[in-house]
Amino acid sequence: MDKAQEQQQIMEVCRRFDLKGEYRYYEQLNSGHINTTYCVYFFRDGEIKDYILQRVNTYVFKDPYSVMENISSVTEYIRAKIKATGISAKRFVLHYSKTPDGAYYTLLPDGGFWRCCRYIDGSISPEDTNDLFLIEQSGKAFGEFQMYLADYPMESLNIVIPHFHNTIRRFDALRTAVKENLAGRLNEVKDLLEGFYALEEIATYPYRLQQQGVLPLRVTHNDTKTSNVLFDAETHERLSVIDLDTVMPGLVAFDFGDAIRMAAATTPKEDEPDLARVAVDMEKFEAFTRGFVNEVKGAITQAEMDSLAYGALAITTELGTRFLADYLDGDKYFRVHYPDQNLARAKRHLVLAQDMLKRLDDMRAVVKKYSG
Ligand code: GN1
Ligand code: MG
Repeated sequence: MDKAQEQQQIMEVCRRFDLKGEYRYYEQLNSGHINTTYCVYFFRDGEIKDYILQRVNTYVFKDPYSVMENISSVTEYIRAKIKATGISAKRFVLHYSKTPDGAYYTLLPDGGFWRCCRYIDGSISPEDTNDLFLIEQSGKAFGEFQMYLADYPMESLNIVIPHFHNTIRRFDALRTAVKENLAGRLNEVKDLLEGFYALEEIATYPYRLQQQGVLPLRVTHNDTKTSNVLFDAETHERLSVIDLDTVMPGLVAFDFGDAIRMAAATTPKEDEPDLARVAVDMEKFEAFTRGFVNEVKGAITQAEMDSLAYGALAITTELGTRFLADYLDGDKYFRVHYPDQNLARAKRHLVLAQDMLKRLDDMRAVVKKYSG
């Protein structure tokens, strides 16, 4: 699609959501590996109003309607909780727009599934960060998210991607990708595979604890990278958690762990090519943990608290296997910006997971320090 067609599409989506004001311009945001995201700017009442439009990836989200059902219901729930404390929820939870006939989406003739939400004024979402204050705030944001939804009726959530964090199945999927070798890239990844297989036992540990009933399911976010938190542009305090596509029943350890692989690494770059730079940064780990654990302390079980550090190792390994499987399949799932990006992502995650294994006791000690 060329630029003119793209702009026409964007304008059509704006029209369908009945966005008011004078259209100024739009830009594509290059965040996220799955959906396609744009920011559009309108002029109204003497100021610029911006909206986030997204075309949902229906290869990944087979039933986007159920995604929007989850999101609208969860955001309403959080909004009510915040309002009940007497403050305006405007900047602290996402607000999705409805079309005039009351739908949270619109379908374009080419099959595109689009949604629209208000941009939160004065917010920033750094793609990656080394700032300890922001890292602690992101820990607070995800811990708080967990608490807002602690009494949400979990059974009513749609399972938008079945077995999403089933680490056992993710390893099976990697073996399938190896067997099929669809893109003919198997020879390049032999060592990497050995590295992942060596971590299989420990990486599947939290999932097995869930199967055994030791760890409970809770409403979780399931994609807790730092770039999925909005911060106040001036104070840098957390505002809201975003990207609610994968809110589903899951393990607290996985929400903690998915954040750690980004927030508490020496390099926050997901595809860092210089593997010598990749390790756990214990100072960052402590900052995130302090933020997260202070929120959830008292509300989660001792077994859950004990599982947090394992969750970091589990999700880092699991995501590494997903990147690697996608590389072997020919990059069908995660968007890539250069040919071997999924390979670079997989390598970075393996090295980070190996370091997490070495530091498991240190990580557990930090969790203990804040959980008491
Ligand atoms: C994907 O779209 P994005 O970037 O928020 C993926 C997550 C991964 C993440 C890695 C539905 O999320 O599971 O952790 O990439 N989302 C889905 O950055 O698979
Ligand atoms: Mg996501």
